[in-house]
Amino acid sequence: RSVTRPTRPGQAPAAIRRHASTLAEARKRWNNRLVVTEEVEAALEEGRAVVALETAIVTHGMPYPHNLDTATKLEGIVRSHGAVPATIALLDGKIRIGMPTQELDHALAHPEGIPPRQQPSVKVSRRDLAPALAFNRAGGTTVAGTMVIAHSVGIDSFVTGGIGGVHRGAESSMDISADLLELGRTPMMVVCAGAKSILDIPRSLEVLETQGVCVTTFGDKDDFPAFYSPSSGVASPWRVGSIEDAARLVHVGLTLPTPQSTLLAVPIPAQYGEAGAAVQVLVEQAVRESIELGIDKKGKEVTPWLLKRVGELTKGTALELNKVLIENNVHVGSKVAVEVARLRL
Ligand code: PSU
Ligand code: MN
Repeated sequence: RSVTRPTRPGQAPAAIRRHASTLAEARKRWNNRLVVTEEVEAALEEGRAVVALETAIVTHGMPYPHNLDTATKLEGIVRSHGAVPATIALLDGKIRIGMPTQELDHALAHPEGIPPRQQPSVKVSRRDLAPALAFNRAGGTTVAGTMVIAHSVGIDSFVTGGIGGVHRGAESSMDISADLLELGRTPMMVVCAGAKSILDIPRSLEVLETQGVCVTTFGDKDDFPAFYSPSSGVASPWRVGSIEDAARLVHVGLTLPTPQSTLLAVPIPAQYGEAGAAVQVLVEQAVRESIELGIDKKGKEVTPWLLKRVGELTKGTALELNKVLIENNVHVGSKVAVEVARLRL
């Protein structure tokens, strides 16, 4: 492999050539359905830290204009740490890596989309990639969908708010998010604030163990966090106390003979603990309502329905906490990503 050859004068260092060829190969493997912004392409070629960001939170997770404001703000946070944001989405039959704000606004963030686009945007998990591309649908990628795309171009860091997991009652509904299986098959660092308590957190951690995913909490607490609240009451398998330790762990995971994912769980800052506990009570109510109304049997609609209902019940507090925690995740995740990029060169 060219990676091991010494550098000749005028030739880019091996690490840089490796990234450039990854992108060229990815274009072919996506059958030219890949559109990458210059900013992201340059960062990938130079082996600089690139942080993937999902867009299901834009299309299905937050109301307009909070979704657009948040997406734009997160990109700024990534840049403030010297990394490059790669907001990933589907548009007009193409995979988009990096989205100009105006397109994000017109095509994804705004509920009606730009005329003459009449169809609503779709939530794109792994299984939705082909149909969304085939039928030119605007798509917001979930954790699973974003991972597939990011990994294919050599991005190894990804920050989100909360991952999908095992739904409560999954022992009969079998509703287990594809996010958990994607973490098992696609090696990356995924940073989140844990999993929402709309999910069955102990069973979600069991599936992650089965899938070979290293789950580690960031900070000085041993608990796996529960999105709105810093603690789920369930012990996290591992804990890291610093950016350097997090990066070392992610790097070793990625350089094992069979590379493994690290799920880095960042608790919402402690000062939001009380507000989080109040939201938690209403999350329980939303879950009960979803069962009463039979929403829990509606597949991919379950998560967006619960997110929307929690939003209504908490009158905006859930949304505020959601913004706080995802921004916090992006601060931590970008710092780790910069360190991981250094270790990889
Ligand atoms: N959990 C949240 N907010 C979200 C999601 C999950 O607290 O926005 C989104 C993410 O994009 C995640 C997806 O990947 O929902 C999981 O959906 P499902 O359970 O249908 O796989
Ligand atoms: Mn599901």
